[in-house]
Amino acid sequence: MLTIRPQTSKRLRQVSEKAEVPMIVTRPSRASATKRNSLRITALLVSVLVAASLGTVSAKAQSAAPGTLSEQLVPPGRSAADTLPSVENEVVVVMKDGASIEDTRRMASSLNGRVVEERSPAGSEKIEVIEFKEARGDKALIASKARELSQAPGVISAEPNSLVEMHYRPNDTFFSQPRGSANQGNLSLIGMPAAWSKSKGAGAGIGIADSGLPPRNYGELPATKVLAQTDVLNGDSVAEDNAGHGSAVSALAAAKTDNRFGMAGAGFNAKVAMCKFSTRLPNGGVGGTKDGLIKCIDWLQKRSSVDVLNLSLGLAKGETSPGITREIKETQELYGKVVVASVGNDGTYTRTQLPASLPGVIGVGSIDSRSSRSSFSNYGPYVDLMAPGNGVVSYVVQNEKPAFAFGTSFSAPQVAGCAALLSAKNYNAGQIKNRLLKSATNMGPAGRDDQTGYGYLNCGKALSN
Ligand SMILES: [Ca+2]
Ligand SMILES: [Ca+2]
Ligand SMILES: [Ca+2]
Ligand SMILES: [Ca+2]
Repeated sequence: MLTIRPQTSKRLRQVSEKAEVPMIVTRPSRASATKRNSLRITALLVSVLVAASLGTVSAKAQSAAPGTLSEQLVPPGRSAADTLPSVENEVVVVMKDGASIEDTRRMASSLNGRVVEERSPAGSEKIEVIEFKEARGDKALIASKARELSQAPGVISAEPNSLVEMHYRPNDTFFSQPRGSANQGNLSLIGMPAAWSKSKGAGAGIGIADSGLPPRNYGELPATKVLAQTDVLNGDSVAEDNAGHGSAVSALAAAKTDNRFGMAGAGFNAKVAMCKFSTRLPNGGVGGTKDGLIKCIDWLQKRSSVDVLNLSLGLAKGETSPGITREIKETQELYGKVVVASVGNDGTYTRTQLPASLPGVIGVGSIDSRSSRSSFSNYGPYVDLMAPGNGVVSYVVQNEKPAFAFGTSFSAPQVAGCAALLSAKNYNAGQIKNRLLKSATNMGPAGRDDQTGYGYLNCGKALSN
């Protein structure tokens, strides 16, 4: 069993960024994935989605300078389409350190399953996906296979694989939202100018598990702003964004600031590390798989340059996950990092929404420009903090036009950016969380409440003595 060590030893197992070598692809081409009932998101489908959203917005686009996020989400033809696998017959297994792939293969075949090799990029061999073709979507059978696997020697956890959705509001709902002007009033509302006079985040890193980063020539997130990147969806070392979500989240967290161009990022001089695991879904949303998310949290937690994790995503409401629970616990207790996660956009009372509802994680909901809770923002005992997410300006790939983004996905990175400013002042993770919550501007009834947590972010106050 892995022992959770006190924070004093946390740096020991972290990877030095300078020593890092690019991930080497040793697995077969993704094309083989189509043979196993994969969901192929073709370039054609992506173009159709873009055409549809452009069509819907065209009537309104003339009057408003900024577009909506959906309008610019996917730059057509920029790179090959991502392939998101179908996960219904799969179990995610986390193996103990030292277990070999042969051990895992033997165990899988003893239960009539097989290790899906192309989903195991070099460097994350202890997180494996085992497919049981015979299950044919039988959830009870998959659950029983997972239980059997979890008892096997060398296994830390085994659980059914599932879909993880990013917490942004898909296309059409954007158009019913009131629009503001293209300014970043959200940053003043949460006290960022006052915070920047105390810290500009130099030396701090924000780790993001999402759909990737804009192209290298993109002015607001140039190479000098990126600490490290990887792509566990395609098993390569370039986290190209085909969905726009990761670009918008990253820009809110740490767009190049004070450069006489575009937008400001909450983290000012902080940098980002991106682990790509998600892409555009056929339903218009953005999502990835549970095994991809586990790999990303593991990869990000080991970056010594990363101080804060931003997870603008969630499993299905009510779904538990031993694998994700363990990685989040490690990230906080073994590696001493702050974890920020969005609370979700169902607009309902919720108790369990991983990862935001896991112990220690800062769960962030959305407020609008009048500092009221956004109607879509989930509420419940796991809500800690609020930040603007009801039409905040962010920058999205390619044409560098401002776009409005809606969803708790876009609230979280502003909190992560503020956490990075605190980290640059050498506060530790516990101190950072404490400062963020204690300095929040109360909403609703005095003190913490389930609708709005401790209230909305006041980063200037979080940084004052
Ligand atoms: Ca890639
Ligand atoms: Ca800028
Ligand atoms: Ca780990
Ligand atoms: Ca309150």
